[in-house]
Amino acid sequence: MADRRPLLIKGGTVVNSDCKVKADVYCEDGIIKQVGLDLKDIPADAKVVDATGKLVMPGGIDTHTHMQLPFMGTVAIDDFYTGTRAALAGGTTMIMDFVLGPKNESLLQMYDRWRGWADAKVCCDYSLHVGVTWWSPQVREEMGTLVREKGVNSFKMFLAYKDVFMLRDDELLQSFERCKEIGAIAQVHAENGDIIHTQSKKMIEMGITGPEGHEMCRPEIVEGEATFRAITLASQVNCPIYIVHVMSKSAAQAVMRGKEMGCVVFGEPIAASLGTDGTNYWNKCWRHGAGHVMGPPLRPDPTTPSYLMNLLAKGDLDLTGTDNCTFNANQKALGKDDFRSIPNGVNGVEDRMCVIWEKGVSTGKMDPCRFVEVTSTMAARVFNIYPQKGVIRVGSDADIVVWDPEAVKTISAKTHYQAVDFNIFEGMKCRGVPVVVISQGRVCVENGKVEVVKGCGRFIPRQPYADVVYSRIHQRDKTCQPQKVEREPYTGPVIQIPSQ
Ligand code: URQ
Ligand code: ZN
Ligand code: ZN
Repeated sequence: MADRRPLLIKGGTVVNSDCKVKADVYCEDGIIKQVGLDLKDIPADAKVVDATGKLVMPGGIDTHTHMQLPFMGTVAIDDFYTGTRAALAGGTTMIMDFVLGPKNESLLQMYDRWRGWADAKVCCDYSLHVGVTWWSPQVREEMGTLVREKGVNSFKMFLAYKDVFMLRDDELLQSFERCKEIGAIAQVHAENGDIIHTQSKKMIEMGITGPEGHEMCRPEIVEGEATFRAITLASQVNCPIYIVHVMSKSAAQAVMRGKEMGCVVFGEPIAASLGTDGTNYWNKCWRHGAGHVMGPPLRPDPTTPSYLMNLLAKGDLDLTGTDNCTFNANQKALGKDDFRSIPNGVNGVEDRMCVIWEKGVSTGKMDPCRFVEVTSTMAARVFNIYPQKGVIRVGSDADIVVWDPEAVKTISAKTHYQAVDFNIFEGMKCRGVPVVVISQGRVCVENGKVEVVKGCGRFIPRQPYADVVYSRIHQRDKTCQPQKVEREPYTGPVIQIPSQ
């Protein structure tokens, strides 16, 4: 049983998004009780973690996972147990997964199904976004119920996956209006599904059936167009929008353009787009190429990861997830003769923190405070669970990672905790690793060992109207409404249109 005695983390440097300070941290009953030096009244039987020379940070929050997702004829191989155990192993102490039901299914029933799967298995706290994969008065109504009664404040709409999840522009507008009405944030999968449908068919007709066809049928302009279209639609109904899995320069530039025009938009690059690229689709090994197939695809421009990391470091992109949705070789092989049947999805939940530290902090692009912001704090703020999560502060949950900036590890499917038999970061050497991970005050990772309690994670409800999301929206509602011009009526001549 993972140790849950009172816990004293001694000798470390606490790193929050806004400051770093040498301080000890005392936790009891899953809550942070004291932060500082010379702490008082520490019980004799408290477990002591020596954090000398280490950084003490808020546990990572992965904003985007799909554990055991039924998808493209199979089910993602990492489930809520293996996926959250792997998350903890990598320093992530909360995941945000997606309820993703087929068209014409009740969102409420799908939510209950996902709760049933997750509650029994999660080893760390979790929350759920809900996919809006079809539109009707019932969907509209159920979105309200999910916000009022089920702790949901985020909905994902798709501009891709034609005939499966995709919504038309008029449906997107209505779903965005509904999100605005109920104080939710609208998330979008931004790719033009009609172009993908047409162009992928052409690829197959040309005999291009391999993973390279998956990228060539939907180049980054197809992601960029849909990204700016979604931002435009949302802005016209004064709805805050969140672009999930930003995979390309084109999508990132659309996010920046939207921000420059004053839109309330958040961009989420993921471990994959920050840590690797689409040249892998041209690898001679089919399994290797297929192992990188996801939507939107990784991009063959090898400068993309560094470009996205620069934007993340400077705040043009906002926070990170992984879109973890894993499939073994024998599942990916469903598409061995036609890339359109390769189940889309890659790993990331275990390696996100190390990849972003390696590519972001070790390279000098961002400092540890910004690292905390993009891996934990901003997620807590955008999804309205701050300061319960996302900060080392008295009263916050004891979700903590003790980080050794000097330790090194090499990422490999041979040693990772995930269930999947492939790792898109295979062989990546990382300096900077989580050495102790604490979830709800329980030490789950220590001395290279992972000890978790299946099912002990909690569903974390989220209230609507997150301040960082809605403060500008509310202000615009008050002061930016269209106003009519009072004028004398026109009394001059009017032509007569001859009747047909
Ligand atoms: O589109 C998503 O986010 C889900 C279906 C996971 N798969 C993927 O390739 N991104
Ligand atoms: Zn998506
Ligand atoms: Zn996803």
